[in-house]
Amino acid sequence: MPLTGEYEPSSQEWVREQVARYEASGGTEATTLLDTGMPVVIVTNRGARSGKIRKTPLMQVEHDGIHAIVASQGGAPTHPYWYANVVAEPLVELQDGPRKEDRIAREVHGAERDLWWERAVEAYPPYADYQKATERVIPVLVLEPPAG
Ligand code: F42
Repeated sequence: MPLTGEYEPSSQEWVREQVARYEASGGTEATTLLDTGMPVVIVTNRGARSGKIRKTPLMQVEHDGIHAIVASQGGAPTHPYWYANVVAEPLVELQDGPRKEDRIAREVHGAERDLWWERAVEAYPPYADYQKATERVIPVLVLEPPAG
């Protein structure tokens, strides 16, 4: 069952616009990071404080049909708000191109995180630079189909 509620667009214009074009085109436009050709997914999440619906473009990191999302925020010293949202409410909606599916986010640690981190850096090499740029360990969460 998808998240419902009042959508609050991102305060960042380029993010807001990418989400708008991605959704208006049914996931056929604005599906890459600018003109890099690197694929982007949209993760709909619930604001931990506001309860509002947030839509966050993130790099596509996928292996055998399972996606991971990386709270890099360009190597900023603090986690992005969407990370706190997804920890508070793990039910998210993943849009990868035209496909929209409910997913449960689970943060990974240790060897499992190492494996997904390797996959993430392969999909989007700048993640490695972002980790070098910050003391914080960049969180990695896998998105799994809801049970049942
Ligand atoms: N960010 C990543 O972290 N990883 C990626 O792989 C990634 C890829 C990517 C590709 C394309 C693109 O356009 C953007 C991409 N981004 C990526 C950037 C990402 O989409 C986010 O903009 C960024 O990670 C920052 O996330 P954020 O959740 O901090 O968003 C900010 C800009 C934002 O929207 N802030 C809102 C605001 O009003 O300023 C608040 C959002 C929010 O969730 N608020 C909470 C709530 O309850 O509603 C309360 C927060 C609080 O505690 O006050």
